[in-house]
Amino acid sequence: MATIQWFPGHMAKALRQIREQMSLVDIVFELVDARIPYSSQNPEVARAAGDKPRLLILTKTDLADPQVTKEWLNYFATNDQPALALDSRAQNVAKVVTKKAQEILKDKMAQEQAKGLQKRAIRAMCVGVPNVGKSTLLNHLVKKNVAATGNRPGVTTGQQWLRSSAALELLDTPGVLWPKFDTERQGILLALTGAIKDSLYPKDDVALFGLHYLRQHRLPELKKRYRLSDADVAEDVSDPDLLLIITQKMGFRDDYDRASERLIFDLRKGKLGPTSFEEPSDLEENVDE
Ligand SMILES: Nc1nc2c(ncn2[C@@H]2O[C@H](COP(=O)(O)OP(=O)(O)OP(=O)(O)O)[C@@H](O)[C@H]2O)c(=O)[nH]1
Ligand SMILES: [Mg+2]
Repeated sequence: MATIQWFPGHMAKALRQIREQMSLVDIVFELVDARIPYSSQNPEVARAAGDKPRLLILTKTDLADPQVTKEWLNYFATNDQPALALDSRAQNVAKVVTKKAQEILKDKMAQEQAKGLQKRAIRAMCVGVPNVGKSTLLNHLVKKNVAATGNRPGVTTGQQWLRSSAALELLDTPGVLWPKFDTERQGILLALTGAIKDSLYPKDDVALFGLHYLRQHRLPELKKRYRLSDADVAEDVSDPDLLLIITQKMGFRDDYDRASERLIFDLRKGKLGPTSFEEPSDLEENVDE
């Protein structure tokens, strides 16, 4: 695979700022995509956080398979990693997130008060890969539209402190990736879920990966969505050939690229039903397809 420059200067800067601000916060809210909760964890964030408590927040749960999300939450619980899953746009997120943060920091806050310090807001830094929903979640936490959001990576370009209730002070940060992915699969998963700019990854590679996955895990939905017959999805039809069939069904003749774009769009929008691309059992297998 060609080397792709997904760690440009602005991301290195964003990561540097995350490190610089770390001493000012009590906790890190690390947002990961519920469809790929492992592959969207940035190893640099864990490193920068050091001993600071980290709350993993699995976002976009509405797009993920609920059963698999449950398995992930069990997995994190087993590994003593505090985690919760939510739709960043839901009404109750402020309550759920505040309660969890207070629970994690209970001892620290109690110690401060025992020393005679005044009760204060919890300071949290919100970090995560681009487009995972950081600014959306923060807007809901502060119940105002103060942070810019948008369905593409790289919307937030600088850090910004936001004040919610008396309970939380929040730092929004630009999305960051890291210089080298563990596996090619991880890069494709990040591209498929929208964390990497579309222009940086070959569309057909991403679409073919998605199509392969759908064939294995979501065949009825795939057939229905693109009006495919049993013969179209027969075992001897290769993934590229199937993509060509889908291209024609979409009325795009041989415009493979346009069909790839549409397929990726449909997947991102959950048009093939809630789909998770990663399960805890994959970690044991250390897959690199
Ligand atoms: N379906 C769904 N969409 C979400 C959720 N959270 C955020 N989004 C959408 O995802 C897109 C990205 O949201 P942002 O909040 O801008 O993401 P961000 O992490 O701040 O992105 P950067 O600033 O680019 O790093 C927006 O279109 C949101 O509406 C969610 O839980 N479910
Ligand atoms: Mg943002």
